[in-house]
Amino acid sequence: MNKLDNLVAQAKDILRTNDLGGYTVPTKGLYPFQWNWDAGVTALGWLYVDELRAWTEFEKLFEGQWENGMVPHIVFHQESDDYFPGPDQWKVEGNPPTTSISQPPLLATMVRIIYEQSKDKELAQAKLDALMPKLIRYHEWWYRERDPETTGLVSSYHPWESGMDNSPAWDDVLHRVPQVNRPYQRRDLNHVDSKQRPLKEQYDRYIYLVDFFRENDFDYQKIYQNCPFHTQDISLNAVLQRGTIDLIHLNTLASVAADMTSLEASVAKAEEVFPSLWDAERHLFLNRDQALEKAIPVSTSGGFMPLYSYSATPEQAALMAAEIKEWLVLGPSGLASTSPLESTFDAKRYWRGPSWLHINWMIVDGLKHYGHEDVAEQLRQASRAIIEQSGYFEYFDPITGEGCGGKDFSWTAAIALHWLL
Ligand code: 9YW
Repeated sequence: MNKLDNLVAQAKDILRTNDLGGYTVPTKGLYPFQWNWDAGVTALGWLYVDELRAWTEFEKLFEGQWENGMVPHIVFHQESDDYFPGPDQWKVEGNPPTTSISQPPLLATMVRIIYEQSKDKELAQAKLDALMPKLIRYHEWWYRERDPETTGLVSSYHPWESGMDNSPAWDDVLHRVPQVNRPYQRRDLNHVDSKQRPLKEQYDRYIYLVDFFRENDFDYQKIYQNCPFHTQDISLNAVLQRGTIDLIHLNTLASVAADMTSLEASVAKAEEVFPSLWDAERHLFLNRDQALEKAIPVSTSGGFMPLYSYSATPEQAALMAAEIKEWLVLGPSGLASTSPLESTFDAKRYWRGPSWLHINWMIVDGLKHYGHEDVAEQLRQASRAIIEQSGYFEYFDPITGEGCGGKDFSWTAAIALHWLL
């Protein structure tokens, strides 16, 4: 088998191995359940293995959808002792049990890609028609409950909600969250070197927030008013913006069209406020701290995500493309998740430096949209080189390309099948 065939076969094997019957775990051991944005990316990989199975990934995730429309960040389809905090900690009643927060809503965009690229058009139409009402309820939930004052940007209440857990962008906000005052046992350190994982002090605050949501009855108004961790996450807002744009397009393809007036208004409102998050010196967009009502001055890869949501001006896009090129000089093995020039940069510690393939892919998609084919191709080649060098790890040291975190990771394999091979 040549090198390319071998990489393709390995990626497909990873999806099959991580398939627990209709849903795919991110990796066995470390993450034994179904995660929200992982499911979206992973469905894209299934398209190259089994189209029907790609659609099932979404259907299984929506089994965890709440009455109010929220799609949780984890759906606990079965029991496992490998992960903390499990359903006994979140204490959300429901079958299947879930967490009480969400994750960057990639799903509508992934459904659009799969619908457009699938071969079995009859199957795709039936699946799209069934998914549309659920997707619409999910997006309406974001705007209704996470932006109750219609500012144009939705709020986040937990670093896990960003999908970028220990990003230095959250350090100061998280520091204001009390540390939980009860014993608990982490399980992640049974699987991965502690040097590549968040610190205990951060976990103490993550768990405090889990308790806080439950103590506030998961009530969105109480949480909006009182949550000690309250941000407007630029990357999550960009993913939502792109997702809603794709959802509005999908509505034109569905057999029965729904009324999208309110979602259209949300897209227009977000478009108006994105420019307020631009940082003219750093040449990227910034997250916001909602307690202090100010931008968070930390340069992360999330700050380039408005490329993916078409929310930048052509001038801003050109400045971001040049900035990305500079980051790639310092960290050539994919886009660093935190600028290598930040004092908090840490090449191997999760979201404090490592490069992640699905983020690289979304940013490349945005760069191409704005016509920056050269930087887009450079980042694609860099992403391909790291899987050739290191295989399908969870994330990669952006300086050396060394694979870090969990092995045989579903979204890395899926993005490789879709984008790199
Ligand atoms: C957690 C599964 C998830 C990803 C997140 C990543 C990590 C840890 O793993 O979260 O305990 O939820 O930060 O982006 O979805 O791969």
